[in-house]
Amino acid sequence: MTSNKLLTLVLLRQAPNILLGMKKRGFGAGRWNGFGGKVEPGETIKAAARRELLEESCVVCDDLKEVGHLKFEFIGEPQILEVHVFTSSNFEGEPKETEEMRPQWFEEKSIPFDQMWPDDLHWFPLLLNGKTFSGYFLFEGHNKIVRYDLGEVESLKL
Ligand code: 8OG
Repeated sequence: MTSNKLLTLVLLRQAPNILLGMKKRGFGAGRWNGFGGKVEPGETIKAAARRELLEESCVVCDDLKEVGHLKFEFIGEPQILEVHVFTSSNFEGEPKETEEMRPQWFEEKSIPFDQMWPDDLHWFPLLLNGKTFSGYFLFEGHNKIVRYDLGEVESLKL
């Protein structure tokens, strides 16, 4: 039996830069990523995205736009991760280091893909070009993509 785990991911942009954080602990530690985490019971996905961004970077954003749905399956693991990706250029506060993340602005043309989840190389260009997208990635371990399916969509299904 497979089950889905709902997660959020927020990428803040301030041209020509994008905010990433170095994940200091837990799943994906040692990789640059956006900010996010688990949706709690009774919480909307957007509320979870706002809360996780605040908890991990001290930034407040009330203008999150959902731009992508990504599903990740790991061979031998029953749980499928369902990541809801949001972006915004309208936020308040200076990013600050927290126990979970060390934030840093990167020029969008110099994103450190070699220190990120390998799927990011595929879908970041869609996000950076303002597209709405949906994708599925099958991983063997945490470094190898066995197969994937990714595309632009008209709208995101609930
Ligand atoms: O709560 P936790 O830190 O475990 O949440 C995991 C975070 O990592 C969450 O924001 C979703 C995000 N995430 C994955 N898989 C991938 C991935 O393949 N690429 C990127 N960029 N983020 C991912 O769980």
